[in-house]
Amino acid sequence: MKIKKYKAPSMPEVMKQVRKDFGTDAVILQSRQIKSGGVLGLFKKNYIEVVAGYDPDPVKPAKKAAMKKEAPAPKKENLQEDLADVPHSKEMEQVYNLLAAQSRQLQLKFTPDEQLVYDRLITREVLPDIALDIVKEAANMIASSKEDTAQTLKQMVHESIEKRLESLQLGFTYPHKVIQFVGPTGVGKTTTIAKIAAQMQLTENKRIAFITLDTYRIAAVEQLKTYAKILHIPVQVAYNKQEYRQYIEQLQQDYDVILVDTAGRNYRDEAYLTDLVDWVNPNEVTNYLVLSMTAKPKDFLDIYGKFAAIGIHGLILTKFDETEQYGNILNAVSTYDDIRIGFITNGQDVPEDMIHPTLSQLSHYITGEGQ
Ligand SMILES: Nc1nc2c(ncn2[C@@H]2O[C@H](COP(=O)(O)OP(=O)(O)O)[C@@H](O)[C@H]2O)c(=O)[nH]1
Ligand SMILES: [Mg+2]
Repeated sequence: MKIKKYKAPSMPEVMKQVRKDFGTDAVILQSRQIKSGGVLGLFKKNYIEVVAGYDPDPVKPAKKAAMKKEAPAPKKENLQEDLADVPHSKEMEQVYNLLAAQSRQLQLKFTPDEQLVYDRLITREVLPDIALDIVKEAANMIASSKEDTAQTLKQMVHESIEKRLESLQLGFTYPHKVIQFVGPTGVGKTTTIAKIAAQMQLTENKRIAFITLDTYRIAAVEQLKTYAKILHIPVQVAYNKQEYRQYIEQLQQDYDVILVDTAGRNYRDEAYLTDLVDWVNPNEVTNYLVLSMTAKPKDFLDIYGKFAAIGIHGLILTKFDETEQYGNILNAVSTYDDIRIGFITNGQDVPEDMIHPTLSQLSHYITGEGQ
């Protein structure tokens, strides 16, 4: 267990330092407000002092039995010091995490209103660190505005969220006329391609062609072919790299946009990602990653990170209608730079189930207040 003390004028600034050193796994063991600096006791400034701990080498399961015997029972006094020194078993770790969480809650000194807002963000699947940053930021804004009401706090939380969302880019742009839709299985890639094709045809009068690389299941090819037939769009099925490149070459001459449906495969399968790069240079195509809003927060970030590494131009978020927890968006913009949302889809109907919320509307969705 590594322990370190931090000092900064505000909680978000302290947390930034903690995360820089220890990542997101750090636990806050102690936090308090102190006054320091100034001359002859004058002009002292308020600071937040935080003691954070991090276990760089958690107990391996194989050693669990041996550890269990050795680890002494926690004493009531000096619990934090004891926990810091003693190698702990899984059970100890759980107790420790629980205590750390409780002490974090107590020492954060949330007002009841702040606690309500924080809990609400957590319910919306905003990751705890991010929710904490937002509530503290909002509380700081209030401290300077002097209007300390629940309503003002809510408004400040919106402002703080909107500020984060400002880095988000909205709109379906495509630097290359070949657009690949990639992502995990069943998220709605094929359905979304049909929606986008229909919209481009109707509103932009674009000449569109389809290529599908999803040849694992006959049904998948048929699904795209059905949409192609309804929309009068040609579709090519590419079974290998050579065919794919050849179709791209041919179709680029006659069509404005080529929408490419890719195989529904497990993103944890490394071959999927290497294939994507190997089949066509990511600098020559526009990649849109399709992710479902129903994905778990950690998975959502994990998948985004994996695909971002191969070059993603933007995100398509699907199944907005299947959840009310939109924390994934806030978690993503708080974790990664340069995120673009091309489209958001909210239902199975082609082509109408797509929405284009503004940043302010997204912020209200995230806090659960709709708009
Ligand atoms: N509720 C809901 N269902 C959707 C949405 N988009 C796609 N689906 C459904 O999700 C399922 C999988 O879609 P599909 O396009 O085949 O996914 P793919 O495997 O990624 O190509 C289908 O039943 C779609 O109708 C959406 O925005 N909302
Ligand atoms: Mg599909």
